[in-house]
Formats: sequence, structure tokens, C-alpha cells
Amino acid sequence: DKPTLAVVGATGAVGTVMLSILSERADIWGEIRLIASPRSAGRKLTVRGEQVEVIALSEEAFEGVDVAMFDVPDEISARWAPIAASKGAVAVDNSGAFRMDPDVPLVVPEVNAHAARVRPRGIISNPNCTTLSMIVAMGALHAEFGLSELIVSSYQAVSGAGQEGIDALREQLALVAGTELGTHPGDVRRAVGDTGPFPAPMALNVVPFAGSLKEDGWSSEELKVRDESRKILGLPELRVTATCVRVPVITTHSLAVHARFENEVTVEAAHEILAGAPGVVLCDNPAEGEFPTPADAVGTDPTWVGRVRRSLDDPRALELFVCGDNLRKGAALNTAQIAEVVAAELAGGAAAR
Ligand code: 11C
Repeated sequence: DKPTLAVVGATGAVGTVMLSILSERADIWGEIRLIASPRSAGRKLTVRGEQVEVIALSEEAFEGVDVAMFDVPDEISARWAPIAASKGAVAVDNSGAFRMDPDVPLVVPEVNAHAARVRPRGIISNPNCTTLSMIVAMGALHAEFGLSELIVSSYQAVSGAGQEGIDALREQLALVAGTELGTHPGDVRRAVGDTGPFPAPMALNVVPFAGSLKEDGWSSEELKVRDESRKILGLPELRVTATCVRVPVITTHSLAVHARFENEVTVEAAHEILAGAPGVVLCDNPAEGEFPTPADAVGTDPTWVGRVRRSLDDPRALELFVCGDNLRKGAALNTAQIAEVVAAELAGGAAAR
């Protein structure tokens, strides 16, 4: 029998992408049950070409579920993922609620699929979209050269803040389009008024802050990039510094990466590794204007890598630029891939019994 999958948070920005990804990928699931808040119950959504009615989140909703994906805020996951697990489902959670729990693996199938097998709480976490947008490429380079330090700056899309973020940027762009705004201090801020989920206008701007403020001036996003990269790569002492910046892009996060390794590196060797790495596309021919941009990468699955250079002052370091769709590999796709790893394991176990 094919396993039963539950999608919790089916109506959100990531949930919507999840339904289209489930409709595109190999059809390994039996029932796909759509779960959301009571407010959305009764709505009909399309998955695998069929209309499915959304049911309200409740304990009973997890009866008979083998794998339950959660694309909901941290506090909803914190409460409901353990309930799904107690009902016998493997919970694959895309929130920040469990990522750093030592009893919850943090999985990127191209990098550490093996970690998904050990899940004492019945929960597997999906990383933050900023970490995910670079980690497949960094995992491939680490396997060859041995990573010792990461210094990254992110260029994060507004959809990282959900549908509210997308709506805010679209409204702001409509307000500034065709004007002379962006030439005097504060003119964009005054024209835009309410900045929605962001601490400053997103139109005609870049904002050096994402997430919430933590100790010593760091943002939650910056700490997540550090903590999660260490856990996924199995390098608890890895030196990581991140500066997370929001840019006026709808979807697809980018990162400028300075990566230092144990061994000397060459661009040729890095190109060869990246060109052969599953889940990575090398797009690096600046002479022909070829490098990744969010406008080209959006809606695609891979991590796009370009601008690969050896640091001028350090033969052990590479500079590169990566782009990854934050709603696909950064969220829904990676969750779907983890769920597929679990489904394959469950099928193997059933056969063995
Ligand atoms: C952003 N990366 O771009 C965030 C959104 O921990 O899953 C995802 C937050 C998280 O705003």
C-alpha cells in the first residue's frame, strides 16, 4: 500500500508551492490529506489534478497518516508535530521549532540523507530557506576540500516573510513606479507609509535586517545560518559569519559566499565538483554574461552557482554567488524530498517484515 501523506498548512505560501511540487514529482503517495486552520477548512485545493477538501487541524486528522509535513508558524509546529508523531506519523517540519533539538535531525537529502533515519522524537526538521539556498553547493565543496569557515551575505526575497511579504512589496512597487522617488532622504519611506512585515520600505531599497533581533546585535536569520550549517554539515566548530539582507525580489534567495577550506583550492576543481553535484547547476561564464540571478532561478529546483573565484589573498578560499528558490528548495521541495526518503525507508521496512 502506498503511504498516506498529510500536508499541514496547505493554504499558505509554502503550502501552495508544496501542492504543485507534489503534483509534479513521482506519485509515491496514496492519500494526500490537506490540513489547515479551521478558518480554511472546507476549501478545495488541487493536488495531482484532483480537488481535495481541506480539513481542520485536530488530533483525529492524523489518524492513519504515515508522513505529516508541517508548513506552519513555529508555535503551531511546536504543538502539533509531536501530536502527529504520537499518532504514528513521521513529522517533517519546516518551522524553526525543532531544528536545533539534538533529538531531531536537520536534513538536506543531497548532504546528509542518512541523518533522517535517526529520529528519536519522530520528527525531522527542514532547514531555514537561507541556509538551504547555499548548503547543497557548500556540502559538495566541503566533501572534497574540507570546509573551515563561511562568511556570507544574503540577498533575501520578500516571500521569505510569506504571502504578507509578497503583498507588501507588490503594493510598494505600485506606489513608486513611474515616480521620481528614491532621490531624497526618506522620500520612499513617506510614500510607502506602512512597511508591512519589514522594518523599512522594500521598494527601491535594501534592508540589512531579516528575522528578529537576538543577543549582541545578531538577527535570528544570521544565527540560524550559522547553527544550521554546522548541524547539517556535521561541523559543530565551523566558523560562520552571516549578514542577512532583504532585497526587493519576490522569490529566490541569493548569497555571496566566502568559503575557506582545509586545503588549497582551484577554480577548475571547484567547477568540476559543482558541475557534477546533484541538485546544483553551475552557471559561470561572466564573459558571456552568464551568472545566476533570482529572476532566472525562480521557479526552478536546483541551487545555481556562479562567479566562482579563488580569493586573491588566500589560496584556500573561494568566492562564489548562489541563488536558490526559497519556496522550492528553500522550503517545500526539501520537505518533499525528506518525506520521500522516509517513504522509501518505510517501504523497505515493510518489505523486510
Ligand atoms: C526569511 N528565511 O527569508 C526566512 C523565512 O526559519 O523557516 C524562514 C524562516 C524559518 O524571512
